Amino acid sequence: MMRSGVVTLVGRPNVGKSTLINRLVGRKISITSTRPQTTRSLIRGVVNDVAGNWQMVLVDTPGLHKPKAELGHRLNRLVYGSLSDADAICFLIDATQPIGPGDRLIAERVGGAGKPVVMAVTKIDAAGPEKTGRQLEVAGVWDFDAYVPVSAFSGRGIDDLIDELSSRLGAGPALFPADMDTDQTEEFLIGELIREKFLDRLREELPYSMHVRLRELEEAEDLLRIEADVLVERESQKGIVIGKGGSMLEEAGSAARRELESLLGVRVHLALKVKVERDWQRRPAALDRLGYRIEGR
Ligand SMILES: Nc1nc2c(ncn2[C@@H]2O[C@H](COP(=O)(O)OP(=O)(O)OP(=O)(O)O)[C@@H](O)[C@H]2O)c(=O)[nH]1
Ligand SMILES: [Mg+2]
Repeated sequence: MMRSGVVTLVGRPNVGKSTLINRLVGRKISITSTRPQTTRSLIRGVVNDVAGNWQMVLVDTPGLHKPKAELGHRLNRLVYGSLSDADAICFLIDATQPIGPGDRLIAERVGGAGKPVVMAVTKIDAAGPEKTGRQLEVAGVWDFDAYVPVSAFSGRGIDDLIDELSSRLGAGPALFPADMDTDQTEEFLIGELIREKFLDRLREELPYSMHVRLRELEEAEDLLRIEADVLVERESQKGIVIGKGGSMLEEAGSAARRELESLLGVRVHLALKVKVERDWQRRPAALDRLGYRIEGR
């Protein structure tokens, strides 16, 4: 009998949730960066059993953190809310970082959710066997249903993780058509890929202050014209995002264009404009307008 279900990936910012979902799905559906709080929405990715016995809908989520602005509060609510739709939870901790109060808080919440919890200890390629072993020992006190050390980079442990997660699916039909591996629209992914190219290039609070809003998407023959606004929160941030003589905008813009071209298989013309949307992270009305809404929760 066919089995299916939803598995939600949760953990602190930067533990590797998005890198892992991309590895599991086999394609980049969620952007990643060295900066915490990269992901800002729920991103679904589908994994189908090769033999057709099961389908698993994975949900990438924003990293759970101590919020500093309304955006953070909304994102945390979004993640905790998503747990009620999950059939199983995959809780990630980073093997290279000490387990902290943030991890413990999440452990409590997922432990109390009444769902099977599989812990993935991530980045074991960077941590090495000793650190990984100690991490597994410390995390073992939580007594979750399974513990799987993984590396999304090398692929170690990925098959074990798929086995552990898929074994927790219940009887049910496929939730997505076989040829659909994500629920993201092309427009959404384009905006995210543009934002991604700025994240690692920006310092301090700037990655958090950025939002990318698509204005135009026009396909003509083999050329895709994209116009997008890069929003920042303050006038003083504008210059940094533009860079000396426009260098930052140029660098990030051409990196985005190159990736979009290879992803979409068409030539891309990308025009970016930097604009100020004052304190958008703090203002509920601005958050609503920019799409950071938490429906019905
Ligand atoms: N060495 C190593 N680094 C990894 C691995 N997985 C992720 N990373 C790195 O960890 C950083 C964070 O990865 P993300 O996937 O963006 O983390 P996240 O948990 O989605 O972060 P948020 O969206 O901010 O919550 C990036 O620099 C990744 O390249 C891994 O298996 N090995
Ligand atoms: Mg992420």
